[in-house]
Amino acid sequence: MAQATPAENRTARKRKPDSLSAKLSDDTLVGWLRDMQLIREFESRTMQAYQQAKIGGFCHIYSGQEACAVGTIASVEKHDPVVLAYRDHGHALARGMDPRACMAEMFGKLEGCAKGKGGSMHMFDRPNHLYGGHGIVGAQTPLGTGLAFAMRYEWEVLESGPKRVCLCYLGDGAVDQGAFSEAMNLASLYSLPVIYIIENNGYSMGTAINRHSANSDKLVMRGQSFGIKSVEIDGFDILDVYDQFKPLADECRDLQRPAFVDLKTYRYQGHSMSDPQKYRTKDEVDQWKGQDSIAALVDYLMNERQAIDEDGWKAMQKELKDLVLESVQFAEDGTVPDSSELATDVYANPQPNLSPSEDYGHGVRNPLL
Ligand SMILES: Cc1ncc(C[n+]2csc(CCOP(=O)(O)OP(=O)(O)O)c2C)c(N)n1
Ligand SMILES: [Mg+2]
Repeated sequence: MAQATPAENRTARKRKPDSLSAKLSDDTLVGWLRDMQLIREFESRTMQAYQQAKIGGFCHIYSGQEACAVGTIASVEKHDPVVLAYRDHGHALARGMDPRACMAEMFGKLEGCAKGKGGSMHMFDRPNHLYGGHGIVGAQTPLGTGLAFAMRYEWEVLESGPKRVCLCYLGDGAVDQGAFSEAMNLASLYSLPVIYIIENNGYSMGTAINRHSANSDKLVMRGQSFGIKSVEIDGFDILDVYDQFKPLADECRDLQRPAFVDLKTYRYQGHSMSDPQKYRTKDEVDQWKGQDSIAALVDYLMNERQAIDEDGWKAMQKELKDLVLESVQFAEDGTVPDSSELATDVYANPQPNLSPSEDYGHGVRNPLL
């Protein structure tokens, strides 16, 4: 059975003048448009490079979901940690990763954000507080919970950091993973500042959500069952994302407690680059494309705000096209890592002072010491 069609009233929605997004400057909103279009352009060149066999391994395209990453990341501070699954190029760019480092990573080059060792599914950017890019479905949810624990500990116990909130993204296919339930349980029990953002694009690979999840039209009940504040947000409308998500993120930061968001969205491309998409119709995809979040934002900025005109929009598209082409060239020209790189950066030993230490005399010695 097909995924639900896009919200019918979206195009007719009238913006409230007192909404949070209405009070933001034109520059801020045009910046969002730029970020969303950068992701769209980046992804179309990624597909091209993949088809030319310049990118290997698994590769998952984010087109269609741009309002989710840009709207949620715009709602938090730069120092708030972000952790997510493998469909991660968009979040990396929205977080501020240099598109050249992102593309070079996929090309397996030394200039990539993880020296080309992670590839498409493992975008890491510590200066921008992006902690990956994870390929095991749901595995990032305990990590996000742990990050929230660390952030709260730093603020409350060590008094060495500000109040922060962790954005932990997962797909609808991850909501039934046991680890996610365990993570939510601890987050609620310890009151940890983590927001579980379900980017609900209606499919887990080729399986529609109503075929893989019980009570799938009420995902919020999962969070509620752990006593976590849980809301549904239209992830195809960036203004709505911001208007609802920003106060929620502020609240989680202030009160240092978790939240759960069912962020409804849609992916335009297949699950990965090798997906014949027999599980959905072209008509379904076209219905969503007809309500495209970038087109809707352009319409709003041009016709309701007069913040950008046709020429400005064309110039922005051209600038981003050139930027992405330059990133592709940068990746092509990048350095193929030496084979000795295979053994570097593989293990981390962040706590060398803990047992087993240098003078530990029992059992196996820590090989990193
Ligand atoms: C534990 C585990 N089981 C199965 C897989 C295979 N797998 C990779 S992606 C995926 C679908 C996940 O869908 P969803 O969470 O909705 O994310 P989306 O691809 O829609 O962004 C599956 C089952 C995996 N990577 N890890
Ligand atoms: Mg999904």
